[in-house]
Amino acid sequence: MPRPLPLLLVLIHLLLFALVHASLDSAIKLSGKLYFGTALDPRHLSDTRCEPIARREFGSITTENTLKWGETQRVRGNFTLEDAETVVGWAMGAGKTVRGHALVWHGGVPDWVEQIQTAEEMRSVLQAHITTVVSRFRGRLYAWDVVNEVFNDDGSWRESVFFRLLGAEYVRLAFRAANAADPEVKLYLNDYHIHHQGPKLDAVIRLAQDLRAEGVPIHGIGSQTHLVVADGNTPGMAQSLQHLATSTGLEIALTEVDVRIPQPANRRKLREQHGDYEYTVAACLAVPQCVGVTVWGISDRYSWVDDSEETRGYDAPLMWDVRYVKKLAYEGAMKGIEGRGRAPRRRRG
Ligand code: 9MR
Repeated sequence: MPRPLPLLLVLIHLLLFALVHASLDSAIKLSGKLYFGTALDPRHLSDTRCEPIARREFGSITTENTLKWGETQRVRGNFTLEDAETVVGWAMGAGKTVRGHALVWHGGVPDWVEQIQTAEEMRSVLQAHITTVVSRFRGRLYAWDVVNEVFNDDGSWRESVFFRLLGAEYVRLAFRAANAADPEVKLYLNDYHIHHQGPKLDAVIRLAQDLRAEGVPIHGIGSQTHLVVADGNTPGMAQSLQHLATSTGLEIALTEVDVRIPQPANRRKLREQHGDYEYTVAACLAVPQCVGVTVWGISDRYSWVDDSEETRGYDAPLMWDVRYVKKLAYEGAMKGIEGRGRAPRRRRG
């Protein structure tokens, strides 16, 4: 017969284990990271199956769409921040930290901004937009994605309306204006296809180094990390993130993780997706300067992958299926957290 004391200890241990592994966020915090987050819009909060998952599993909320320019100043001089307030208010009420996304991005720029013709006017419009939006949320956010997707995949500058009129100066202006409006919030440069080596990663590193050398206030780099299941495009993810962190001296984060599957999803592909989630989360865990992981949504019911031309023929990128059943991907993310210290396995490809 077992002695009562050890049995009690075992039970307490099991109970504690279950408690600390109650959510992705509590598990990742236990591993020394700041958060496991997700992106949210108001429609997710009014979905009674989605909201409780957001509340239970995640410690950080990124505003998926509500703080983009097209939502916040669609008409010149008329700021509409109510939807962003809904998301930020919910997040703070639920004790989450918040990442604001994204101040300056070529996507969804209103026509009146696209039509600006002079550098002088663009400077003043950028300054006013950033000052108004950042001041409104001053003291409430953990971080802002200040500039999003400034480079092409070959490392050249993207020809956005901002770049056409101001050249690389627009990035400096944006970081300085954001810092003046909220000196405490962390300011991030955010981009995709920088989770692996290549000219784009090199361009991001060079820009961050230049900004730091010039004293421009930049604090972090976000690697979006939108992946395709098992396509071999991510070998050496932890090494690339480590290189990004070491060569810039900045904190980094995985900001928009998802893993899309070529239709139709089947058991084999879902198992591979499980492995990709594990591998990706483990890559952040392996890099001391990586502060957290954010997935780009909760349920396959709502994902950009279903709406975008670029991802036609792909599906099911998230950790809960359309009926809110946890997928194998969830277990993969948990394993990625718990495998701390183990080198992420190398993917095929
Ligand atoms: O998930 C977002 C989707 O709902 C929007 O329609 C789309 C266009 O604004 O943007 C999606 O999010 C993008 C993010 O803002 C920047 N990185 C790529 C994301 C997926 O397209």
